[in-house]
Amino acid sequence: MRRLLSILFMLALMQPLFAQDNLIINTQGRNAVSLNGDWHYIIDPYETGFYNYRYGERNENDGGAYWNINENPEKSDLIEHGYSDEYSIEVPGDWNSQDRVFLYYEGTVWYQRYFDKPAMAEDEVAHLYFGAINYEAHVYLNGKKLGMHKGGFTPFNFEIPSGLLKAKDNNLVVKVDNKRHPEEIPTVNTDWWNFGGITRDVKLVITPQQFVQQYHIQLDQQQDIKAALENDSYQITGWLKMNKSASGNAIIEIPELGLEEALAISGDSVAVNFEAENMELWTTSNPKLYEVKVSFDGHTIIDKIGFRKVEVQGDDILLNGEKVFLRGISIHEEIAPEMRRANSRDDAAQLYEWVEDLNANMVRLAHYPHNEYMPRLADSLGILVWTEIPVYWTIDFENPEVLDKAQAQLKEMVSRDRNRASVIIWSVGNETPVSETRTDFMSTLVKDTKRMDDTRLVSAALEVGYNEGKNYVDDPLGEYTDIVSLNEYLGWYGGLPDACRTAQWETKYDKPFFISETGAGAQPGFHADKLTRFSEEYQEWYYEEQVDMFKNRFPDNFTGLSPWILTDFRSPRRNHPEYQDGWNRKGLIGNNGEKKKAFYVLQAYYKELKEQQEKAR
Ligand code: GCB
Repeated sequence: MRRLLSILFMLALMQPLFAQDNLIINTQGRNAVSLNGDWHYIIDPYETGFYNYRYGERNENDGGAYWNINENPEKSDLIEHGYSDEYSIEVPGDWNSQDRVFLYYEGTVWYQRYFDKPAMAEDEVAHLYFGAINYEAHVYLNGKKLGMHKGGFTPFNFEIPSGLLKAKDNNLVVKVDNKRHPEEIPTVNTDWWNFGGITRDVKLVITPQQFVQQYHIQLDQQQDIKAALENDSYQITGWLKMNKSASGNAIIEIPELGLEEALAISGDSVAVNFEAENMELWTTSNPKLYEVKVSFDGHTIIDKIGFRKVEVQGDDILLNGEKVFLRGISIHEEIAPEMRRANSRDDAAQLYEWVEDLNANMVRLAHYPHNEYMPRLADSLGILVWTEIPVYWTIDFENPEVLDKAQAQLKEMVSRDRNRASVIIWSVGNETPVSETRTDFMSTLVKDTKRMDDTRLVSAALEVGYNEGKNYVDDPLGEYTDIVSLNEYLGWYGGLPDACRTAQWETKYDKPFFISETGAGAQPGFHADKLTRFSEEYQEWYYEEQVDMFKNRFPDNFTGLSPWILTDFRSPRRNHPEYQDGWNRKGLIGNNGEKKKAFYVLQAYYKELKEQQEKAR
């Protein structure tokens, strides 16, 4: 009865959050056709394709609109735009790295390609799915606008109305605009490159009229995991959500466990609740994933899901009831040696190869949701993940529309990744300046996150406070988060690294305490004495002092760290001509792909911690 009540309660809470959400999750496990490849482009800094000469928005049939193409022109026709193979760009990909003309470009670029209708049944529906477009996207098909989306790092999709799709040469046009604005998320000021473009996969997803749009299938977080392990009996709970009200039977299968559960649907969602036996839990050393099939009306979605429980108990983070120390590293979504955004499974594999080499067991995907290959591959490799929305520094906390935008990005992030066992921490932002309005804004996001998903921890990267000569962790947002995370740069932004020897630390919160950033810059290959800024020796010294502080003089509730950062990354804020040249140099690996000296300091610390953890088992 109690369980039933809690499910009903959960479903009631879910309703408003799903209000206008049409995101289709797990497109990898559905019937889909890739639209990646070469697209045409027009650079349009004046937005001539969107506005007429009076700066009025062009109407749908306007011949001057860049979504319209005059396919059979008369020689007397006046035509002032067009797409040509000479102007081609790769999708997915940021535009900045593809041609020098784009390096610093911020504005509108039109993308265009043709595609043929894929094989599909009469009564099936096609949806255009975009993994991410930075930042604002307007999508047009055969001259009709399908919709608009804002937010540079989360997926979205539009249903193609019946009758619009032709057998051949469908004209797909996307207006992409990466201009920064004060009322957007992130706002105008960040410490990363504003890579523009269709940066992630594009697909046509084919579904029946009624289909399972989203689902959450996980271990019931209420059960006592130790008892479950002992009895080898687990409760699996969650829900399925349909794209529209439907009636019929949905089936969940986990073939390896011999499970097949039928769920009667009448309405737009249904609760999941069943028992599993002889199951291996997902852990970092044994990242067991089960094939899970979700079917409705003969249509099947295939996923791979790991089952685990993550929780906070006192000062500790527990994974399946065992204390875990997070040996993390922060990552931007970039392949530094190629000066571009990462966007593929191979890119994710490259980044994780470095992570594993470091002896890390966790990554902080900063400062925005990374492409879906990152959490998916982390699931297979047993790497724990922190993922974050780009509520970064001083956004417009006063503005309710900005809160809406943050909530939309949060929802898209959680919806996409809630079935990934690797994801253990949702972060609602980074280094937001303390004020009452800020705390209201941020704590609303924390509560929203918990309401959407109670199977993980929620955090935010905070800044150091000071109290009577001590570094004091007291940001009021810490009241709301499950773990208290802090960015500190002692020895880089203040003093020299040996300041760590005398620094005193205190946290107000009796919760796990996590260092979400610490780091120093070094130009790869630049060697000098350790007092010389930007030398590898300075960075190495910084890490030595920090590690010593963590080991010997840090609060007892210290549960891990994700130093800043795996590789050098592009940033327009970093303009020292000799040492930086547009790169934030805090990478442990340089933009040349070479490990810097500090890499080995952290690698050795993590080896020690790893061995300790293994021994303690
Ligand atoms: C920070 C920010 C991060 C910056 C880093 C730095 O605290 O969270 O985005 O890149 O410092 O290098 O200054």
